[in-house]
Amino acid sequence: MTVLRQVNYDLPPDEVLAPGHVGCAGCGAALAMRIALKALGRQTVLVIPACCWSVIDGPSPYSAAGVPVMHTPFASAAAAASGVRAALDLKGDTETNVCAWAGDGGTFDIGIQALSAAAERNENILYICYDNEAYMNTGVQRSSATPFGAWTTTTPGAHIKDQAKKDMLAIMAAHRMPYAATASIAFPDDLAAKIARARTLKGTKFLHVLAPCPPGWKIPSERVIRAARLAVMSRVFPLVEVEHGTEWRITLDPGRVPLEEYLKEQGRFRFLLEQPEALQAARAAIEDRWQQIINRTGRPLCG
Ligand SMILES: Cc1ncc(C[n+]2csc(CCOP(=O)(O)OP(=O)(O)O)c2C)c(N)n1
Ligand code: SF4
Ligand SMILES: [Mg+2]
Repeated sequence: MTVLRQVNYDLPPDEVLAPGHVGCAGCGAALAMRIALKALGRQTVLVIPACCWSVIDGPSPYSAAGVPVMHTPFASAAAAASGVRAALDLKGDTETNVCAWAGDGGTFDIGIQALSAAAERNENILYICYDNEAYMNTGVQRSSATPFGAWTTTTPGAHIKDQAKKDMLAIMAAHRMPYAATASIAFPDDLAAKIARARTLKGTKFLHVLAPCPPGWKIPSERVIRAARLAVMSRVFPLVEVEHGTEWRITLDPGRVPLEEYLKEQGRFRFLLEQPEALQAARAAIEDRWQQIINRTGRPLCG
């Protein structure tokens, strides 16, 4: 693979996330947090709305996060994080990182108003969405982050989801915010480097991290990293960063792994693979978005 922006980032050895969280075995969201906290460091406050991570952290009074956690209602992560930032600033503490940490449902759907408002005000927060592509905590209902063609309990059997995944990166970039990026748990140095970059910028920063979920994606726990890697390499989930809404960069050239390689290992795509027309539509949408991203970078790349 050609690296288009050299990632040269050593993950700090400090394990901020304690062992003993209560996520499922192989939970991509737990690993995303482990990597993120390494890059954020211990001087961090997490703001977490209703999602799997409200549970993964552990039952009160226990907490695995290793940093203060403020649990908020589902819709309000970005607003609550803005408040925490304001309170710290009033106390003269401009060093502590404030990180809103929300699922795709809490970001793409119910939290998008608060997130858009925070970005519009350019609140000095980092907002990280760990995306497992459905409402997992309540039993795998579809969200607007669920990809076209996926099975969920609200798009059951052959009635697969027939809407495209919302392009959250483009939506956030359109706010002309200082920094917006995608990342994957399969590329931890890229993920950590993007957090490190975000920490150097004042204002609202947005990171969209793909974090597979074994029960929701119908994959074995030990295939989670492989699924996250294939998502990038099949161009389903390109690794991109955008500064000030205009400077687009692809941070890793994925090559072209066939889409089927990504789909066939996940039970949630079983019905899509049985529907040739839907599969062709899924492929066309992925190629179309990839082309859009290349056009935005202004960089001619692979055919
Ligand atoms: C206003 C409101 N509606 C519904 C719920 C129930 N609820 C709790 S977590 C959740 C799903 C969250 O999905 P997502 O944000 O994708 O995070 P995940 O569970 O997948 O980690 C829902 C629907 C709630 N807590 N509050
Ligand atoms: S349901 Fe999925 S996201 Fe939730 S804890 Fe289990 S593996 Fe993680
Ligand atoms: Mg989710």
